[in-house]
Amino acid sequence: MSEEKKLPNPSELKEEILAKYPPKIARKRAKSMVINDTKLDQEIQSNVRTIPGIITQRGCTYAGCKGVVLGPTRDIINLVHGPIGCSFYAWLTRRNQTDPGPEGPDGENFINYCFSTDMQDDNIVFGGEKKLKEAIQEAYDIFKPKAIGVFSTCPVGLIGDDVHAVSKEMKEKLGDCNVFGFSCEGYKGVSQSAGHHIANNQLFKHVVGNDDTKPEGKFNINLLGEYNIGGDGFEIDRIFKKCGINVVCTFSGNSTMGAFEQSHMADLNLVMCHRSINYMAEMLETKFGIPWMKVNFIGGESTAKALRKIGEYFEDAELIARIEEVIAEELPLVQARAAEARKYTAGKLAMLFVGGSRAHHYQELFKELEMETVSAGYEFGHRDDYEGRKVLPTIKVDADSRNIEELKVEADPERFNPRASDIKLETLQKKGLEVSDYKGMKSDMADNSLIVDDITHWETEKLIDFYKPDIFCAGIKEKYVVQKSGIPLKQLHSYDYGGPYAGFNGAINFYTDIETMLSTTIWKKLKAPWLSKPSTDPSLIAEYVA
Ligand code: CFM
Repeated sequence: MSEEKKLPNPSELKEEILAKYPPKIARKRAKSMVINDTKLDQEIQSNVRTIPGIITQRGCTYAGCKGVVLGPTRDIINLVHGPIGCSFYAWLTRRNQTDPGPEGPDGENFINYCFSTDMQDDNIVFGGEKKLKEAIQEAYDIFKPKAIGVFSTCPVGLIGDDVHAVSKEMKEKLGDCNVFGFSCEGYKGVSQSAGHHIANNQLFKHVVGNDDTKPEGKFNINLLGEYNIGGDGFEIDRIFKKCGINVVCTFSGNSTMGAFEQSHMADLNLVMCHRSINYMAEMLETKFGIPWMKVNFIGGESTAKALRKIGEYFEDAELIARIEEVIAEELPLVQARAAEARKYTAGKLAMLFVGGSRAHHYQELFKELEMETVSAGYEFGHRDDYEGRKVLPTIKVDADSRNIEELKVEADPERFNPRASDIKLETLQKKGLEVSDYKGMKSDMADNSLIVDDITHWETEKLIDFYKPDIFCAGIKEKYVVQKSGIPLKQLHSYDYGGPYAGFNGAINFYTDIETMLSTTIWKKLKAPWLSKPSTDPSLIAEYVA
């Protein structure tokens, strides 16, 4: 970002923010707020426990497992073992879309259902395993699904119900239904990130590798960490199809159990969201010999770059030519739309505080709009998502991370088949193709930009005051508070009601939506309700209770 003007140094802002905290909390938060200097290796504290009461954006482990990774798979029954609230609040809120499948609208699509054991007091006191067995049987009898996943909520871990033993017993009893459980209690990790890992492990143990049928395409890939939010996956699939690239399995947007079972037959894994699915990429490489590359389909240029990486990997002249044709056909339209939108967006400031990958990926779209990202951070990313995988050996394992099972994976004695030689992978890596690597967000951000992990509500307010950004990107929990400060908020989890934003057509949609949001002055006319009351109003006064 060297051509851009230098951002203001936020050192004083950081001091001011920290001054308000009790000393111990200030010391902890200081390590998660880093003023970026791209010349330095700076450590960004992340994946540590949230401080109670700071108003985090984070979710729980159950959300990361049940909702994020398994949620988008249409033909598995996701049965939640727990009180009904855990199901209700995870019911169809993520805007992950799916095809109806070959059987049409009445086929196997359970996404819009909400399955729960609805635990009651007596289940907590006397145990809930019997109820769980009955629920599995009932779901099977009604729907005859290929698979049932059982998801543990907090009380299940507390009372000690063994979801794995119950699942095993029911799998044997039912015979033609793959039943498996997840120890993804909400408290199991410091955020939803732990749930991703648990989901990866169980899918790898119970599903991946169950079907050795050779895929039909010539260039067979898996797309990892793409969840078809707002139809993103549909747009990426459209582009792949046009290029002649066959997607064996997407983890897990628009996915099916059959696709997971066959995914080890692909020849390349493309990793989109590194945070949620890097475990699967590594395990598929170790056990079956499939290399992985980091890609980003957010942004017109990034999409072209990702496609070219695939061409280079397969080293096929026809594929490379076809990819160039597709780019030549689609990218100019994207660029033309960006040029139009830039009349309204150039020089404007953006802030992004989302999840574990979008705060990085979406900076590409803002660059294409000539907007500056002044501050960004993840809710639950790890140090490698900020600083790159080079820091992996230096990440300390603490009591929380030790809580999550690390699978011992070895090369499959019969099915391990290295798809590319080490020499080829090394050459590709040297060309900058990010083979088995992710460089993280930090190196792509401007000097003096402020990186904040697991941002707090107080920090959000202070950052808004200081930078006066033109757009703030986060989620529904943040949306209305930020908008009451006069700043438009774009939801980068659900895309509000919009999308897709991935691929070529997605970029066009995004430019248009941001152009629209920045072209109105309505937000500046808003006056927050608390500003129209005298500051002595008792309803506005709060104090810390020591
Ligand atoms: Fe990956 Fe995601 Fe994200 Fe994520 Fe998420 Fe999401 Fe997200 Mo919300 S898997 S880390 S746990 S890209 S649900 S589709 S938008 S926080 S940035």
